[in-house]
Order: sequence, then structure tokens, then C-alpha cells
Amino acid sequence: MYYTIDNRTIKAGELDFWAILWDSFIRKIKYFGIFFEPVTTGYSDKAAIEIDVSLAAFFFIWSFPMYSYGTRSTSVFETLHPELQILFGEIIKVKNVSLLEGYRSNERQQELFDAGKSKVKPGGSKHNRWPSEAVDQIPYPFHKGDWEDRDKFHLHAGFVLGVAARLKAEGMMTRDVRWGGDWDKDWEASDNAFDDFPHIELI
Ligand SMILES: [Ca+2]
Ligand SMILES: [Zn+2]
Repeated sequence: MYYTIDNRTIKAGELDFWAILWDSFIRKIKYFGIFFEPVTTGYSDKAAIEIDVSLAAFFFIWSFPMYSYGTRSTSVFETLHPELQILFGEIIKVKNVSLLEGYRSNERQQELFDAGKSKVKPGGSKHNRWPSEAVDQIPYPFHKGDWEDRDKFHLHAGFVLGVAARLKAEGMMTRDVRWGGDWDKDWEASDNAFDDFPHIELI
């Protein structure tokens, strides 16, 4: 899925394992290659090539992504708005996370409303838009008792909001995101009337 921001075409998310690996590899060569360039000075051509190949192999192995989404998270990811795909494509590179729900049908919204699990009727949630402008996500690993662990959610949400802010500053995202633990976006979680800690949405 491709997406255009300011006439630049950006690939939404980067879930493809080999694409992430290649991107990371090229970045490391460009960045660290400068420091290793003088290493081969004074060696024969054959030795220099051997050193270069060894360094390239080292960079390649170092480029393997630490985390990737499982089957369930991937199917949620595919229902997300491109800007959320860019955000969570970036997050999974450095922090493990599970995506629980993206797009939600009106029928399912009605069920949640009837059960008192959501405050909004069908059509009123950003989960009801296609592609979904909201995602419910939790840090991984996650244990049953973690639902009561406010600190865990707060730390995780701070990380998500930080990555989103960086992507927006770099022009990779155009919209702000809001967390369900700070609806009024004043960086205070203590004044939040209705906590929905896994919830992240575009505004
Ligand atoms: Ca607040
Ligand atoms: Zn939600």
C-alpha cells in the first residue's frame, strides 16, 4: 500500500521482512561505512576485498529486525489507515507490540455499545472508518494482570506518542495521534475521565 504526503510517495508500513532488513543494511553501510573505509588502507587488493566482505556480512547480520508482527497483528495492521501503518511499521522495528483491533464493523460496534464496553454507537468510533483511523494495541509480552498495570501502559503510550511526534516532524506523518489515556492531549493522564489505554487514534 502506497501513500502520498506532499507529493512524495511513501510505502505504508514496512512489514516486509526483507524490505526492513535491506533498508537497515543500507543505512548501516552508509553510516558506519565511513568509519571503516580507511581500515583496508595498506592491505593488498585481495585482503581488502576479504575485509570488505566480512564487514558487509557483519552489517547484514546486524540488520536483522528484532521483532515482527504475528498473524493476528498482521491482519489488524492490514485494516489500518496508511499513517497508522507507517507509525506501527516503525514501532515494531524497536519495540514489540500486539495489535488487537483496527477496523470494526457497525455490527460489532453495536455489540460493544450494548455491552457497555464502548461509549459510542455504530459509526461514531474511528474504528468504524475504512481504513481504520484507530487501533487497539498492547505491549508484548503481556500478562493477564497487566490490564491493571497503569505504569506499563503509560510507558508504552509515551513511546508510541514519541515515535509519532518524530515521524510527523520528519514529514512521514501529517496527522497527530491521540491516546485513550489522555483524550485532551495535555500530557496529563490523571485528568482522564474514561481510560482506554490500548487505544491510539488519528486526529
Ligand atoms: Ca489529559
Ligand atoms: Zn480503540
